[in-house]
Amino acid sequence: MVGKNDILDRVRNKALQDKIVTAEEAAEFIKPGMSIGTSGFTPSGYPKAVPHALAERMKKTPFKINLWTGASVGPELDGELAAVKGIDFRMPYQTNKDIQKAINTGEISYCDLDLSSSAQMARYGFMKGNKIDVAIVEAAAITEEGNIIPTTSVGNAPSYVQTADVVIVEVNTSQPLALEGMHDIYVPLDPPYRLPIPVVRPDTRIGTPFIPCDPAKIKYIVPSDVTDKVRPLAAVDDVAKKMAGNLIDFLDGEVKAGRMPQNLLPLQSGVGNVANAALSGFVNSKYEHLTVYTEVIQDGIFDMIDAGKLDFASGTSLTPSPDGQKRFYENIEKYKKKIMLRPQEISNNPEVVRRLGVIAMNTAIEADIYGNINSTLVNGTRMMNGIGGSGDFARNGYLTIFLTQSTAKNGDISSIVPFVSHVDHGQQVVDAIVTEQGVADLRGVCPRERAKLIINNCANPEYRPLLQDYYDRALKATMEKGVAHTPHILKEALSFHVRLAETGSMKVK
Ligand code: 0RQ
Repeated sequence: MVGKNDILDRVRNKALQDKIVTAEEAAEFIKPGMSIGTSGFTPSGYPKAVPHALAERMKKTPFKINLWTGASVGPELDGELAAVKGIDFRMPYQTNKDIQKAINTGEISYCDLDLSSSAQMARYGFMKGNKIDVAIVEAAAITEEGNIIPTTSVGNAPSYVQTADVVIVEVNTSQPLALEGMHDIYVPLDPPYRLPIPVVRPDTRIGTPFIPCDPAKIKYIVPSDVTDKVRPLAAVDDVAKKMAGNLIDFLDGEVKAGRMPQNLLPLQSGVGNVANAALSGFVNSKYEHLTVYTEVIQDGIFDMIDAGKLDFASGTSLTPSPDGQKRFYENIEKYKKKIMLRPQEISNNPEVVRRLGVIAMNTAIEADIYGNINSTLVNGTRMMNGIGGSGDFARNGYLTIFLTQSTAKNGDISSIVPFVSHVDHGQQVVDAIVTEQGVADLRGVCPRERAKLIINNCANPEYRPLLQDYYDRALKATMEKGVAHTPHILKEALSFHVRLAETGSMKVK
């Protein structure tokens, strides 16, 4: 356990040292119904000591708060507060199993949001509760001026600090001071005063290396040494390797056709096993001088740096596996030269993504034969994680690609269905779908042509006849009526999902 003396060198503003208290004392300040905005994006850079103390307090005296974060966060925050039923409202993204359960039973009201717009929605006063009462932010240090040096993520912390009435800072000694200098903090002005965001390359620096904060707003400073609870990634299996190979082949074709430079355009990749597998494809590819403009910096990016393939990566969060975390901390000076962490409003900014020409590579839960993508709701009703940044990048990318394995749950689920059970990304924004089976290049192609490409190139062979049969009958029925732009049989459009619900498999027995 760390105490006051352990963080004195990190609290460089001497007057602020008087505000150092225990996590329990700081947690006492939080009142039922308050809206709490925290740092953290994936299990990185989130506050840990105060949320744990708050959960302990809630165990004795149950009450609820509203929780606004950057994205998913670690178990001390989402997990512990969910376990004591301490969350009433949650936004904008989550991955914790307890939270997911509470969201799906209706116990927690969850607002799934594009990650780039969540900070401005907080500033605009659009969220439930209207404003943030308390910002709780993890810091590596506090400067002489009272500004906050973030840790392994930036997320929405700058806007939460700006809008909150009160700020609590957790100074975490497990986070190396060498993180200082990695961050680039810029909070746009709100309309009608907003200016162009001047990022013209992934490495353009536009802000400050700290979160600006009026020291008078800092109510408490809490010492902590609790580490980021990063999670292991699944090993890249043969199916994932095939998917990554198909992706690289597709991009090779773009370079050959003169539609992309030899070192491609800035890469973006979602979070999770599929996304990490996709990145792994670049490590062994012929590409050099790659750049990344993304939200999460995963192990694959460290691999690309180590292989000498990557010139620069901009993101909002480091999201390594436990091994990746160790590798990062041990070689921080090396990685620091090539990685910059920005607020998610900038890492995912539509204006910047469009300007840079980002290659957007995100994961689908399911895609339909016309190219609509469901990334969030299993069977149209069970919330998985949320849209995250996938929409920010998909809608504005130079090339928008969705990846998925062609089947899930040991083949009982086809990831290609006649009609998605929920739409996150409409077919208009989807340029290509990649599975381990192949690639459907959907650019400039009408829905009837899309169906052929997606069924033949992406669907699993086991499901192709079923999909083809649906499509053929839908085409015939709609042609007869002169309504065949996007052929469907409404009574059957969700038949794969109905079969799954009734028999446990999308296969016809
Ligand atoms: O289930 O956890 O029970 O084993 O979904 O699937 O294949 O491990 O893939 O880890 O890459 O996650 C879309 C959820 C994929 C994620 C999603 C089941 C499957 C497994 C996970 P189990 P995999 P991944 C960055 C950008 C949306 C937001 C986004 C996601 C579990 O990538 O949340 O991209 N993306 N944001 O069995 C039923 C299907 C299924 C299915 C897979 N068709 N039906 N279950 N699964 N397909 C994020 C941020 O912004 C921070």
